[in-house]
Amino acid sequence: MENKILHIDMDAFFASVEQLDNPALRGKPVIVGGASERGVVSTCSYEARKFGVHSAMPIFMAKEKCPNGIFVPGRYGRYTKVSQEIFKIFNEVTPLVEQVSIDEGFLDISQGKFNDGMEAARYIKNKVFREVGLTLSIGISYNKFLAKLASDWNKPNGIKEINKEMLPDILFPLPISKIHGLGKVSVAKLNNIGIYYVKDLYNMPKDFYIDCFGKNGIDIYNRIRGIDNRKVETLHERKSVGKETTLKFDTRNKEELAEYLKEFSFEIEEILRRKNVVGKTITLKFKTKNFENHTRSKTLNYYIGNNSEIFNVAKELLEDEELNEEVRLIGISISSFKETEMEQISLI
Ligand code: TTP
Ligand code: MG
Repeated sequence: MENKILHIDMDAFFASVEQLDNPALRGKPVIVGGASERGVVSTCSYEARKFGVHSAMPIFMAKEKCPNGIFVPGRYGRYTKVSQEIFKIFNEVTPLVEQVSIDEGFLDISQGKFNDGMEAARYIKNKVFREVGLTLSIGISYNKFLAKLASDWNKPNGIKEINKEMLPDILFPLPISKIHGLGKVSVAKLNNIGIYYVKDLYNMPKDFYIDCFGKNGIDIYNRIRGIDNRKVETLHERKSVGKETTLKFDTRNKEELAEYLKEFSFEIEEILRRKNVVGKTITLKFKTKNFENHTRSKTLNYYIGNNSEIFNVAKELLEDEELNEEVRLIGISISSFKETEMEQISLI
């Protein structure tokens, strides 16, 4: 099987952009975070990670861990622009680009100008560094699951290729938390019964996976055997655009949750622009600590695409919620699309 799937993830993305724009910050522990003391860390440079600082950590805690850290507020507009430059380079390599987030995407190079995954990866790394000035990590394999696993292998500034022949041995020593699709609760549950590494899980019968993870069980069973049939989906094919995250710390604080919504709105605006669409249904999704899923939607009688409009609707949906339980996952999506070009034509 040929390795035609690349997973690319920028290194310490927001912090690296700050260091790029301000040379005085290079080589220093830079922490990008919410404007207030009550906010959380968006990300931090690898220099700051040495002190134990990480994404989603409350700012006050980051200050305790890294008193000499340089704290800067986020500039989402700027990060979006840099992201556009990077994705432009990806799109020169292949038309099959799936943007997963502001700094992360999958490429299927089977329709592109390179035949070899490693060659494509080296080209992208060099070009992004030369033209944008940032480093990234790339995983190369024959499916999405393995490519994503590989991009995380030698972070930062890494390249890693996983071939069919390496399986299943390469996966056996990994802690099960590395398996995409296994959240922290599943991991804890498995650890409790003595399953820590992929090897331990691999030996369990198929029914065990279904009992443990429900309908996702077969996916997990397949993934650790190197099987993942998900296609790289270009923006054009997506019927909704969304962004969600599992929180590092569960919370009922709506201000904190709104910070996530704000950031997601910027990312969603950017994706809509690339897709040339606007949408009118906004969906707020959250999962509570006891794993109840909630979705709340609002369909407007007009189309929107701009981050502040998306944020306002999502925030309104959040305000209307009575949060009796702490929230562990939050997200927004937008759907019911209309192409933006059509609107321009109809205005003439
Ligand atoms: P990540 O790719 O998860 O992190 P990163 O690029 O900063 O670092 P790494 O080298 O480990 O990939 O996320 C991309 C950007 O998204 C990150 O720079 C800031 C933002 N982000 C948040 O604002 N909050 C979060 O909790 C996370 C995980 C990311
Ligand atoms: Mg990243």
